[in-house]
Amino acid sequence: MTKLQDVWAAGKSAANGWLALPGSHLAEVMAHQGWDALTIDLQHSSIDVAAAVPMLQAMAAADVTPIVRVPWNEPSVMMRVLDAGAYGIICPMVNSREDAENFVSACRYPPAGMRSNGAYRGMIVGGSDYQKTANSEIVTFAMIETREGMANLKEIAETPGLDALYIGPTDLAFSHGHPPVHNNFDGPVAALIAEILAAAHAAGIKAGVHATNTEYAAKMMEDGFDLVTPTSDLRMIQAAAPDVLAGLSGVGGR
Ligand code: 3PY
Ligand code: MG
Repeated sequence: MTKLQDVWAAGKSAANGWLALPGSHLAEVMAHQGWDALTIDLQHSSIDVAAAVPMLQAMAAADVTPIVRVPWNEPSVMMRVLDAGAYGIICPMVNSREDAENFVSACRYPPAGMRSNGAYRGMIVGGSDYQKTANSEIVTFAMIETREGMANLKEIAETPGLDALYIGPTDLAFSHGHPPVHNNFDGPVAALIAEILAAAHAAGIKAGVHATNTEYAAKMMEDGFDLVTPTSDLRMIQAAAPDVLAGLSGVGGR
């Protein structure tokens, strides 16, 4: 079992870190901070598969479950990052049962799915029985973040082999005609988020949500989310630097 699965088996909620910036050194530093899982974002970043591989290598020395958010529901990228040692895939814009089935199939070896054999790095981190354990250890997160995804929520959540729903709050808000903001403590997007959480649990799978604020992430954990992403590397730098500079304001002629 992975660390993420251990956390879930203990009935706890997982803290997921988010890497929006490329670089193995940064990935290594983040991986040693105590996150349960750490996601490399290939959708909204400059990181490609080749750049993700040294990041996965750097993360392997720490006790953290490596996840990749792929750019789209496209099997070749999923298979390449799984081969490189990812133990979870977050797939954007899963809008229908068919989308969800295609996503899960790309992440599972036959007979459960259509994943192709060739885990050049998965075999190193996962060991010689990797092909036997991969299907049960790799966690699949289908992102619900559109009006269409909401319309098909129950069918998506009940997709065989799907492990979790993951909410993209800003796209979800956008597609429902609301401003694309995170950390919806209340209002119409908060109601949609509660609906997704309930649908995941009704289907017997996990639910995760993206956030950019610790207070909101903590509330989502208290509300029953199984995984929250409270911030990213990029946001932490952007949040901390102004404070540092404010401390120098009025000093040294500034
Ligand atoms: C969204 O808010 O739509 C996301 O995908 C979060 O990264
Ligand atoms: Mg999104």
